[in-house]
Amino acid sequence: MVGSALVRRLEAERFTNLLTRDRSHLDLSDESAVAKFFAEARPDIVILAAANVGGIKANNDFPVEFLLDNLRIQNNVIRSAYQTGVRKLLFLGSSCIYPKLAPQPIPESALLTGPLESTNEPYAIAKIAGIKLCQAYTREYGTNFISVMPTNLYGPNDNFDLETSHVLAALLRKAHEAKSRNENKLIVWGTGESRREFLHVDDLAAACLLLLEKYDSAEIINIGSGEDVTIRELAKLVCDVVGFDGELVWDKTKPDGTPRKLLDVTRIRVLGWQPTIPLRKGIEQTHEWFLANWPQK
Ligand code: GFB
Repeated sequence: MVGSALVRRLEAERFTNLLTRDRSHLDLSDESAVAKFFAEARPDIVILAAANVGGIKANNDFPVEFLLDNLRIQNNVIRSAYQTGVRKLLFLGSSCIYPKLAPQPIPESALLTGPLESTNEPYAIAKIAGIKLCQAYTREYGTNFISVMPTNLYGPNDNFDLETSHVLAALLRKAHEAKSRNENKLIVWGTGESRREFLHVDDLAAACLLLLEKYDSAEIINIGSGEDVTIRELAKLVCDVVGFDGELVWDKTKPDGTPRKLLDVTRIRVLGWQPTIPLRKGIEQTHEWFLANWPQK
């Protein structure tokens, strides 16, 4: 989802010298394959958007894969970037790197100030290791490796698998299917009280490009919309967009996860970026994408 949004944005800005490799052509967890790719392709700038990602259930069910795959991918790419003299690297982290009970909105300085949320601790630890590796290369070897922390993302090419997806994609699919089948109930996980901040992936892509141009610090920087909603509000909004008017049923056997994770976006706003896609409009656009592309061809 993030990679394709970056490519869309770069192509819209008329970049013609993009080097992309999908998973079938380059396995980023394969150390020697990554080293060979960098040695041959010699990229100038690297955006590391690849990761093993998933929603609350996938994070909870597959701690080994979320920890190991992400450590492997980022170690291979970051080290090869250094070894081949990459001019600038942008590493994508996640808002889940912050402590479960961080102050809200969460400033970048909250990193490593308290215990993590248990459902996504392995993924968060991997991402924190990636941040620290970028900072270590910069401190020890003078690289320009920056780390950005996006909030919860959604948009075209999101994962709509109900077991592994994040909440917004899951609710879009559930509402669509409930409506198509004339059902009168939709099951939503947790209590609905948790709050989440959502950012359309096209806004994230614009932010990443701006940071590649303007931001050269090893300090992490947050990317968020600056607003959050409860899962209950989100579920109602999604149902409204999809046109499903049945009842929401709360499955309280499923975890709520962190109670709130709203990012403090002062730092990136000062650089001149702000989101352009309001939540409702972004959900409408993603719904259209879903209708045109689901089931996946
Ligand atoms: O988006 P989500 O899976 O991940 O869940 P996190 C957010 C909230 O939505 C939780 C609730 O409180 C869920 O219980 N929820 C309600 C649902 N219905 C559903 C549903 O049908 N599917 C899903 N998936 N959730 C992830 C981390 O945390 O956020 C990752 O696990 C990553 O590591 C990502 O950082 C950004 O926001 O809780």
